[in-house]
Amino acid sequence: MKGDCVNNLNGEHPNRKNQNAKERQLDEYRVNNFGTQMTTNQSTKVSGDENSLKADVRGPSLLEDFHLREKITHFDHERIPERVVHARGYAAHGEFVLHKCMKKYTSAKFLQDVGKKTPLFTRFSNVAGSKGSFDTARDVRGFAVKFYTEEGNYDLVGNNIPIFFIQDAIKFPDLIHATKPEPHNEIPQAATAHDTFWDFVANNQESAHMIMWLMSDRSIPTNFRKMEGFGVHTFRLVNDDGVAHFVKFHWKPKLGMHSLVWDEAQKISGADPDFQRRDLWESIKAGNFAEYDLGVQLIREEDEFMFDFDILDATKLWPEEIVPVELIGTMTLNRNIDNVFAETEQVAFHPGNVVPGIDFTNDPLLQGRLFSYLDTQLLRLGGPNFAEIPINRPVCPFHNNQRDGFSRQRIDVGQVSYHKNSLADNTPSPTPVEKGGYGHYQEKVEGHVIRANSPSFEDHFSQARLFWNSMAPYEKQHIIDAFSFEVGKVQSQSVRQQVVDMFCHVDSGLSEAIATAVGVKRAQCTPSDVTASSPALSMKNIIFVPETLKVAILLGKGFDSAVIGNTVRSLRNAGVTVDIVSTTLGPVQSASGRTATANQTFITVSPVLYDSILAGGGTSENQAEFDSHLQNYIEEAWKHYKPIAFTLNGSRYISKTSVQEGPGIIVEKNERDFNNAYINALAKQRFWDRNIFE
Ligand code: HDE
Repeated sequence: MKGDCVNNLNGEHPNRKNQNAKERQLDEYRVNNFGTQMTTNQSTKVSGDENSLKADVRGPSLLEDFHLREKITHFDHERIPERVVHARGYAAHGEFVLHKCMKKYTSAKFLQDVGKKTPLFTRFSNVAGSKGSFDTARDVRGFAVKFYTEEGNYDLVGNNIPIFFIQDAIKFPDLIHATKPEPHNEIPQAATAHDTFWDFVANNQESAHMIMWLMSDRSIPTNFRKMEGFGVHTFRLVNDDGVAHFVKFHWKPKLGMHSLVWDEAQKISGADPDFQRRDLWESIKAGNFAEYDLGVQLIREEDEFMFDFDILDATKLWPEEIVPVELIGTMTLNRNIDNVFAETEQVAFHPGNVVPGIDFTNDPLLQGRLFSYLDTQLLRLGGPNFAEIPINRPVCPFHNNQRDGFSRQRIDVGQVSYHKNSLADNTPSPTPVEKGGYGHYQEKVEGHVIRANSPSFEDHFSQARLFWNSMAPYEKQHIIDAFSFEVGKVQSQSVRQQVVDMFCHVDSGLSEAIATAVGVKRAQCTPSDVTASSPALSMKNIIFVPETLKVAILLGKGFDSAVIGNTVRSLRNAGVTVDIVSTTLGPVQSASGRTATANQTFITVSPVLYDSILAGGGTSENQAEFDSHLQNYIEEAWKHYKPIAFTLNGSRYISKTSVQEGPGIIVEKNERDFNNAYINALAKQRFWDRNIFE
């Protein structure tokens, strides 16, 4: 019957191996202009594209030049409004494979059969900055996944932080107005370090928990591949019998979760503003696909009130030690986009895009989002037909009586565009819930109409303190440093004082440290008495592996080719990417006469773009400049707690830099197995005990 998804979702395209249903669909729209003849949009062949039509070579241009007019007009209209939030984003295609049958909890078809593959499209984003801002800002990252399921599109539109700033959607415009560059001078770009943001925080104290996360290393992720994702809200899974469970969704990256150091993040924004999108693009291109496990936390309906937080409050998480995360499948991002505008820019996510078996709750933040996303696309994508844009099309056909509007593409044939009817046999017809129609969960609701919040939403500090308690000492220090930077940029002393007073409720030591840094009085308050901690919240306790890390090997003339050759092989075997960096591009000659090829120079890249530096040594025609570059690369890696390796030849730089031998400093002469020692150090990624100020 029409309306059922008849595509073979797992089947292969006859001409392209491994193409899933979405790729096959997108293929219909892909156009390759290579080798073609230029035409107008009406397909008239164009005879010249460099000169406009004129009355004589020095005369005025003619209005009848349809090619000029069409070309310029199209150009004039090439821009659409950027997203009001999450404007800067990057995306990739992939698939989800189910590992655990979820039939007990949900009727969603893509969650039934182990091994089932569902095509998807994922867009990562920064919330605050505009489209042209930079990647490594301290910010929340969006983590939006569109599953093209056999029952229609399911969008899991989440973030990389499991909670949110506010509890009720009605405050969202205020939050964003306060966060974005200030309206009178449009400063600062992609940053929360300014008065209006912190004024909002201090006067909307439900933000306390989220601010703790924002000031932590979580808000400067190394890249999208090493970032967790969360659905944030409490949703419902509903099974075939109508039984519901509350659910929170988690994405857990296979490479673990890792972050930049703030000083490094700031420098990367200059050295490579596209650092995170480049990482995703290049990793996928190199076959280092980004992988994440999908996890669920489940709470039975009857247990809704068992916790000391309200599960409808989006400023609260469910500690994993209390409600464990069950991993149910894996998402692999394995194909880069073909066109940023057509795909990444035009994709339209909406938390209201659900499939049978997944439902909402009364979380007032979620309820507001269910309105906002459809509404925003009408402006951004220019009308109600955006579901027809290829990237947004479900892989199953859709049929209803919606018609017309700007840029309608489908041609609905026939006389009937209304329901109920007799002329078309009363079709398109609704599908009963038992047969796959979407049935809303029949929650019993009663109460008075009221513009108020539940008293159970009033505790703003317990989980903020839980988060603080769970941090390793170095993570606590980073939080203090972040507050000192951000609040230190606030001009208003009154706002700085209000922030210090507010965070005293989380921890008096934290509040005192901020007060000292930003020159205001210590706060007097009784901090939250929570003593519990949640080890799952500390990034210290997450996966550490060397795969896909990036090492810069610094080489000059006369380096030891046997050692370097060996090390490069070992690093590559361990999945590490290696760049050879030297004074110029091209061959660098070793002592034995063999050559290595430099693919970067000291000035085309920067130490902050690498996870580690290997000083291979050697010489150069301008030795002073060469030494200065090596010292700079080593100093920066040292300052950012990164592993640094020295071959015998390169070890002369140890005494010329701040480096002190110890953990994370691998020197060829000290190591029986230099390569293994280096790979082990790489896996640890940072050596926080290093005293970089000595
Ligand atoms: Fe969004 N959000 N949001 N948001 N959001 C948008 O939709 C909104 C919230 C999130 O890659 C907008 O298409 C409201 C929480 C992501 O295209 C807009 C509220 C979470 C993305 C919008 C929230 C998110 C958006 C702007 C408070 C994590 C980017 C452009 C009630 C669970 C999706 C657009 C992409 C984008 C509204 C809060 C995630 C205006 C009203 C909480 C990942 O509709």
